[in-house]
Amino acid sequence: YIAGSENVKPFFLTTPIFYVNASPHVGHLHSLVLSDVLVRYSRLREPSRPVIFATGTDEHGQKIQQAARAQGQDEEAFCTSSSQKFRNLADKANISYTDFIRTTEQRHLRAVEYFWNRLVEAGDVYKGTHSGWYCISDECFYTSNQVTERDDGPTVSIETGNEVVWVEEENWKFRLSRFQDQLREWVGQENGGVYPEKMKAFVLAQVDTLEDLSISRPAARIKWGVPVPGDPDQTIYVWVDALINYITVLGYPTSTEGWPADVHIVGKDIVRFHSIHWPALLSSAGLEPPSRVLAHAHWTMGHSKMSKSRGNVVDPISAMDEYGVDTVRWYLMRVGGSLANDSDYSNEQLQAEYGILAAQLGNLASRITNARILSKVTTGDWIFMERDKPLEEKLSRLRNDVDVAMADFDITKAAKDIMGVISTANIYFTREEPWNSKVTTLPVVYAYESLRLAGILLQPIIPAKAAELLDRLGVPVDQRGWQNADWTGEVDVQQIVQAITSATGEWKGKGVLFPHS
Ligand code: ME8
Repeated sequence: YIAGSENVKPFFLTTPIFYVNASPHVGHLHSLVLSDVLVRYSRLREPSRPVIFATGTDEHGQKIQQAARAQGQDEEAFCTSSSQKFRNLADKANISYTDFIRTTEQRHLRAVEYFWNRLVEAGDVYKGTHSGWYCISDECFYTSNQVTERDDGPTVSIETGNEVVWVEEENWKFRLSRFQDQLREWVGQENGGVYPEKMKAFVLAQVDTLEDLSISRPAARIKWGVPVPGDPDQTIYVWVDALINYITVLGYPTSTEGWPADVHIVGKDIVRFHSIHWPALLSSAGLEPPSRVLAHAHWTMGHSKMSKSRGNVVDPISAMDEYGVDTVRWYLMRVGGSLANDSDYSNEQLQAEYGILAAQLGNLASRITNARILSKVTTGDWIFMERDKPLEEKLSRLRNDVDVAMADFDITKAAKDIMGVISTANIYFTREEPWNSKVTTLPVVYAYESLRLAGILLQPIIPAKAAELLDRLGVPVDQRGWQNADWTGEVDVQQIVQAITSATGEWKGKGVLFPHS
């Protein structure tokens, strides 16, 4: 790619592809929303840069084979209906993906076969026997010191608590250990590799104890997958198959345009696969590693891990039906958008966050559309008035504050900065009492400008509500870009009043921005 030309490297971001063995829960929605906010932010920040935003479903492997059989369905039909649930989730949540991949598609089978042959050609694949504890639920092997025997019987993974079984079999192995130095360097990079920081140490410790990776299973045991080229008695390991989805979407092997990925979004439980196995496999196949693997923490419920058996899984579709799409998006990002720590999901907190949106954004928007107040605004005043320094300061630095937070992938901080301005503007408005004082212009201008900037900068997080807010403010669609969020302190008061007045007319009778449920 040549900098400054039309031929600019697309911003390429991926979500994990979701296992279709179970229905989507709120954790899956979290991965999707976090990804969508970053993509929408890139579009806002650099509108001319093309975006590739891939999501999809992970449909092979033993876990899915078992789930299909348990429901008495054939694998294909089971995957098709389950994959559709994830696509519906993404659509309902307003996720602006550009590709939805299923690993059972032809284009993917072709990519996996081709990729496998590159590993063989590189001399990194050999036949060996492998023994270890296999966990179907996590779809990976554990070593003896990674498992423990529970009092009531089964042996389980220490990390995930899921049951493992002892397996001794012949399969194809990948020379993962050959990539140790390369991985150490990639993981530890200053501005890239694994993020957030505390994940780096976790991954580096695992790089220190690398063993070669078993990359196929006997077909006699697991048939639901991609057969090893030239050895149909073996099926390619589902994680190798799954990771390749990230280049299938680019048109691999014909094209890899868009590679390397700028960001792979992953949950903390699957960092290892993305930051150890994937860069090594890519290197063997002659491709660059991804620029960055971004790991997010998990949502718990009642402070314990969400799980079907505990019955504490939140259904994201009914949450959005009940509280609204943007309320749920806002809640996930406002509370869980800073990656590092787990958050506990509660409907009370979700409602409280909605209450804040209503009391801050909704309230300020209603306040300035009050006709009696508007009629008192005098256009000439603005230039000569004694302005409020703290509010001015906040407004003029908002865009940059948000940019700094987003460069650090801290969506929670960005959301806080935006709401901070709105809250300051509300306080100022209340203090000046424009409804019964002579000072009217200043609070109205500040309120309008705070809402306009907030509306523009909130577009990535709550796209529908932000658009509605900007409509109510009469901000034209072509004035909602990054450059319009740069506050210079120069305003056209007459234009503001006109915009509010005409937009208010249109909105009459449509109720408030955040109605009370
Ligand atoms: O791991 N809170 O798929 P998956 C937040 N197919 N995020 C959560 C969560 C929670 N409680 N529970 C799960 C897979 N997630 C593989 C990925 S990628 C080539 C293959 C996140 O359906 C989890 O961390 O089990 C992961 O990022 C995503 O949901 C998909 O999980």
